[in-house]
Order: sequence, then structure tokens, then C-alpha cells
Amino acid sequence: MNTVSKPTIPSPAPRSSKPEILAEEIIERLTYRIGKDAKVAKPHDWLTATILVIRDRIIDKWMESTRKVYATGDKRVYYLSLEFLIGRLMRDAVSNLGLMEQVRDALASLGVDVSVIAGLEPDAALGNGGLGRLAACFMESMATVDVPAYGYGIRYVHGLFRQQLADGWQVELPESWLAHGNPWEFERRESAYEIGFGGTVDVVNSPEGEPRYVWKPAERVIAAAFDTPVVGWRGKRVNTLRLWSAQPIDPILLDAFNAGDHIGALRESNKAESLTRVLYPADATPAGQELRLRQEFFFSSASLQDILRRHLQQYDDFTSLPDKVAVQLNDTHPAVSVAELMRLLCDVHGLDFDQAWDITRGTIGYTNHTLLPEALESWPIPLFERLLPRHMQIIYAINAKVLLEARKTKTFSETEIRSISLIEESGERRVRMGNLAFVGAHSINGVSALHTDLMKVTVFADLHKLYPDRINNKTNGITPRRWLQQCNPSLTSLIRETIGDDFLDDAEKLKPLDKFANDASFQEKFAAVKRANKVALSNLVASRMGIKLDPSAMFDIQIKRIHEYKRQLLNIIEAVALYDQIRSHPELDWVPRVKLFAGKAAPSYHNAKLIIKLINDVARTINNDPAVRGLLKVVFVPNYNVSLAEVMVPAADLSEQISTAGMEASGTGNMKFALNGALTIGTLDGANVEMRDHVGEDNIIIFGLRADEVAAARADGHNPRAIIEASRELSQALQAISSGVFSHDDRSRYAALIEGIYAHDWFMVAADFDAYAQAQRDIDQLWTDPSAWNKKAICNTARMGWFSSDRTIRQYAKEIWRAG
Ligand code: HBZ
Repeated sequence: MNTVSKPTIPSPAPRSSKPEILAEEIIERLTYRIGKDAKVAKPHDWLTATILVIRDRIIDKWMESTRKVYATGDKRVYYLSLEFLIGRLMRDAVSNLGLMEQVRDALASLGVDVSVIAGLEPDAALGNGGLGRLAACFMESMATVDVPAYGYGIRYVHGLFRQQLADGWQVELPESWLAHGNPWEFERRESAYEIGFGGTVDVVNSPEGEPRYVWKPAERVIAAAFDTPVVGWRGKRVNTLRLWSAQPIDPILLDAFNAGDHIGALRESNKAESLTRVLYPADATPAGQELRLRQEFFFSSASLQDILRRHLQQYDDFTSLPDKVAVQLNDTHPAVSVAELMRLLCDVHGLDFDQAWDITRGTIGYTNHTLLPEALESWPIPLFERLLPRHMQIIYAINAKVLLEARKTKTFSETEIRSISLIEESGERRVRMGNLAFVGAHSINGVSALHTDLMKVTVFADLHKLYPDRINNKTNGITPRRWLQQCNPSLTSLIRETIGDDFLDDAEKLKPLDKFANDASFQEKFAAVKRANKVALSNLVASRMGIKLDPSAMFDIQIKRIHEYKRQLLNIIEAVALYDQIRSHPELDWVPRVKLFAGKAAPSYHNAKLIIKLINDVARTINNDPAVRGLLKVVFVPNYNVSLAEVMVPAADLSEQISTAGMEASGTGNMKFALNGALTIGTLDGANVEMRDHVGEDNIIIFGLRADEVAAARADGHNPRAIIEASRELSQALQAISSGVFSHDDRSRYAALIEGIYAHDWFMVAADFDAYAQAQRDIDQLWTDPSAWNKKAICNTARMGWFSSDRTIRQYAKEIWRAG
């Protein structure tokens, strides 16, 4: 027996947060890690050195957090998401550690301006829109409310494309966030797993006579882990975002190379690496391509293997899995996890099917983010079978079990049974990933109250009838650290001076601000902050686009992905109508407005790209028309991303949340604007409904058809032509656009787009136009009374605390995960 005792290894001394020490360490990193002399260091070198110093302050807490969960045996939460739209991390980390001033002073003592280097940090855009940003807010909130959690995703080499405008058209350029390296991440060479694709399934008899299935994949790649620490507010807990990168098993085929086939020698390597090279840029329609299914399985399998390994390291077997592990699926993108967890438990770890099924369902939860039937993922059976033959068998077995259960109740018609099935049988046979996620989860949640109610009567009506206690609601939230404290430091200071610091730890403690809504001197200060934020945005627009904005005009902002259901088209048609009125009635007192838009269109979404072009065509015409006298400006700010949102959100007077009712699952931009004191013009859709309940109906401007009315109009054959003819303003605006008033170079450019409104008006643009235009004029009226406006704006900030993602995460932890 080895009797040599292990030496006690001392822990490193805690790091100082004194500016002098920080400065010393920055120089140290610059010299010894980056290999640069301070005299020749470039701004990027200073950024990297600074991040390395900050990172050290996170690591102690990170290790402490990991040790704690081992010691306590607390349940761990795993958030599986194909997207994490994290944006920049430095300000977030420094602010949550409470080191803002110290880092600024340290850099200043070295002659470096923190805001300059902070602006160089790439904006990590590993996501498309709301779903990816929600995952990022959740990561920060899980650390803040002390839930031991891991985010699992893909380390895309290229995130969401950069958007440029060429003559008003969207052009996509590659984005390379890793070009200067990524000082936040740690590569974990020890955490690598094999991921298989294709091949065959062998059946062998176990000694007990049970058949055992052995999947023999034809292809294999390695999933390698890269970890990024995520710091919660006040540095309480540090969780891990673990992103997987695909690597070849053999980096180079030496035989081929030696035989002179230099390209062929790298074929395997290229193929593996292409798996995690780029994020699919579609945000509503499923990509439907083989590479996408490969990405989905790749990260699901790697994550589950990692989870099971960690569990076995601490516990004897998998019976305790549902008590110790919660896996949350962010939409259906990781839904293949249901079949993969079954495979790992049965085929690899030898559990029997029924036991594995109870464990799987006890462990997995599924969040749905859309009701649009065309947006629900499904995969053609031949493709699925070829890529994942064993998973296909498991899905058939699950399906048989579920359908038997349904039939046994004798309450389902054949039509209902067909809608419950995991297999779409009409037309091309396909695997329905939404149904797979539903049956494999103990909890299925929607992301706003309205969305959850609609789930029960639309997409999942029959599954809900079979499993009536599984659907639940978890209204989305946003992290108030990034979306108030960091993006709006002046408003944060003003609030602290006024009601103290409690709201920093609990956003619902913004409530006392309500008492100042009528206070003239507070109103003035609140308005001064808003104005300063508008000046900052104006400066950005001037420097990026050469357009001058008047900060005393109303800033009316719509920023989000470009989509017909989000109705940027309604907004721009109303701008055209207003333009027409300003020209016809120059004698009236028009309220000066700047209409700002930003957002990306999926590269293959023709109408969305056309809407961008239309906004730019209208902008050119209006902004150059002297008859408008600057009363109306339209600006499309290119390349919308998290960092741009952080400047635009605090600068908004009016927030446009105008989706066709019933189509926006929740929205989260709506919450960011209202928290920062913008008034919302919106439909009763998604979380707008609950925002109205919280801020009060006097403090939000609601217009248009409700979800049930939209459904009824669609069912009863809505007649847009009649509606258009009855509205002079609308018909003139549509006529102008479709006849080429804004597109002299191609007069028919918008004919088909506008014809869609006349022909079917699926998105209820015509149906809601008059109500929208009227609401805008009411808003103009309100603007002329600054005190009334400011009062409402203040009430919004005071009453939006409930929409903190801390509240959302606490609800997930208590009601779904039973963790934390
Ligand atoms: O998820 C959004 C919803 O549209 C929005 O209402 C909600 O607030 C948000 C968070 O719950 N959905 C998305 O952002 N969806 C995607 O980005 C997406 C990405 C890839 C897909 C499909 C959808 O294949």
C-alpha cells in the first residue's frame, strides 16, 4: 500500500481589487501572456490583458461554486440551447464584480481609456434573436439567484452574419468573433466525447436473454469543450457556459498525405470542423438541412454524455438522476436529447426501457417559443434514419407507448391520435420534434401567459388533453443588470439617489419610484437622462451614417428581427401616411419624430429583405424632402446586435411592439424599453398583455385586434380590400408605395408586397392600420404635454421590475427544476 501522504496544496491568495494592483497585473499579463511591451501595445492587447486580469478575479469564485455543489449534493440545472446571444462580456463581468471604478482607474493610470477598449470587444452573436438572448439573460440570472447551472451550446466560429446596406438592400458578411482570440474561454481537453453519425444497429442477446442494441456509427467526430465563466450579480456565484467544438478524430490522414493527396488528407478534418463552423441565420423557419440536424445531435449528445459522466462521478447509479439533474430544452432544437438520453441509459448503461423512460421524463423540461405551425421542426424519416438509425428505433418505441396510452383512455378520435403521434404521416413521413419534446418532458412551458393559453388550444391541444398537467407558463424576463444598470448608468444613478440601492438586488424594489412620478423636479431629472441618452444615440447615428438627428424630437424605435408578423411594414406604411399628411397640412402643429428601425432579415426571407429596402427607400424620400422640414425622419441603423441595442434601448421615447396578435410568443425587447422609461405602443400580444397589467392601462398604448379576433377574422374570410377602400389614408399610402413613388428606379418593386395586403392580409396590416394610426396621433397629443408623458414614463420604469429574469428563473427553479 502506498503510504505517502498527499501534500496540502495551498490555495492562491485572493486577488486584490486595488487599482494599483490591477494596473500592475495588467502590465504583467501584457508582458508575459501577450508578449508585448506597454510602449508598443495596441488597444486590442490592452483589452486582452485587462480581460485576463478580470478573469482571474472570477476564477476563485468559479471554483468555489463548483466545489459547493459537489459538497452539498444540490441539484444541477443544464440549459441546452443551440443559441446564446451573449454580446460583450467585459462590462457585464466588471460590473457584477463591483469593479467598475477600480478597472477604469487602473487603466487610466496606464493612459488607457476603458470605454475605448471596451468598444473593441467583439459582440458574441451566437444566436439569432429573442430565443438566444433569453438564454444569455437566463445564464446571468441563474448565477445571480444561486442556481448551480451549466449552459450547453455550440462554439460557432462564425456567429450571426454582419449586416451591411448596399443601396438600401441587406447584404450579409461573415462575422468572426474569434479573430483576435477569446480570452474568456478555457479549452477543456479532458472533456471530450465521441459523437457518431450513420451506420448500423446490431442486436445482441445479453446474458439475461434481453436484446441489447449496439449502434455502430459510420462516422465519428470529437466534441471538445470550451468553458466561459458566467458571473452573477455581486459575484455571488459563477456558473459555466460550456460550448462544444467539433474536431476530427484524426486531424490528418497521413497515408493519404504521403501518397500525395494533400487535400484528401484533410477531408475528415474539414468535414468535422464544418459541423460547428456557422450559426444558421433563420429565426422562425426551421433550416431543414442535414447539417442542422447534425448540429442538433452533436451538441445534445455531447452535453448528455457530459451530464451522465458528472452524475456517475458523484452518485452510484441513474435512479437519482431526476433528483439531481434538470435538463431544460430551449425550444425543439435539442429535442433529439429525448432519444439520446434513452439510448445512453438503455444501450450504454444497461437500464431497461421503462425505467429509462421514467428517468428521462423526470429529468427533461421543454420550453416552447413559437406557435407558428410552419416554424415547428420536423425531419424527413429517411434523413433521420440514415443519420441516427438507433434514435429512429427509439422514437418508434416511444411512439408506440404513447399511442397505446392514448388509445387506452378511449377518449381520442383517430384524428386526435394522428396529431399526438411523433410521426407525421400525411405526405412525406417526418419526425415531429415538438411532439417528441412534449412526450419526453415532465414540464412543457410557454413564455407568456397568452402564449401558454394558446399552446393548450392550438399546437398541443391533443397532447394537452392526454397529459393535462404538463403545460405551464413561465413569462420571460430580462436581466436588469445588462438592461438597466449597465446600458443606462445615468438612470441607475438617478434612481439610486432617489430611492436608494435596494432595487439593485431586487428589481421589484423599483416600485417606490412610483411616488416620484408626479414630482416635477424628478420628472425633469428623468427627462434630462433620457435626453442625454438620445444625444448619445444621435452621435452614434451621425458617426456611422452621417445623418443628423434632433434629440428633442420623439424617438420612436422598432428593433428586432425583420419579420412579417412583427409588422415593420405596418410601421413604415404609417410613416408614409404621416408624410402625406405633413405635406398636405403644413399649417398643423406636427410633433417632430424620428422613426428608427434596426434588425436583420433571414438571408433567404425575400419579403423581409424587401421590407428593409422599403424602409430605406421611404427614408431617402422623406429625409430629403424640404416640405417635411425635419418634422419626420426615418432611419434604418445597420447591423443590429446586442451592443447596438444597449445604446438604442435607453434612448427610446416610444417602443414599437406591434406584432399581429397571437403571433409573438412573448417578446423581450418590449420589457427592455419599458424598464428604461419608454412608452409602449403595442398590440395585446405576448408579454405585452402582462406588461399592461403591471404598468397600468393608462401607461401603455394598446391598439388593434386581439388574438381571438385575429383568429376569427382569418376563419371568417377577412376582406382586406373593403377595409383598405374605407380608409383614405391607408389606400393612399399603399397606392404610393405600390406605384413606385419611393422606388423610381424600379416602380414595380413593391407591387407584389402590397398586393399581399389587398389579397389576404394574413398579418392584419390593413385590419389594424386605422387603429394604429389613431394611436400614433393620440401619442403625438400626449407628447405635447411633457409632464404627462414623463409621468407615464416614470411609472413604466417603476413597475417593470417583475419582468426581471431573476423572477423568471426563480419560477423555473421552484416549479420545474425543483432546484436552488
Ligand atoms: O423567442 C422568440 C420569440 O419569437 C419571442 O416572442 C420570444 O420572446 C423569444 C424568447 O422566448 N423566438 C426566437 O427568437 N426564435 C428563434 O430565434 C429561432 C431560431 C432558430 C429557429 C427557430 C426560431 O430554427
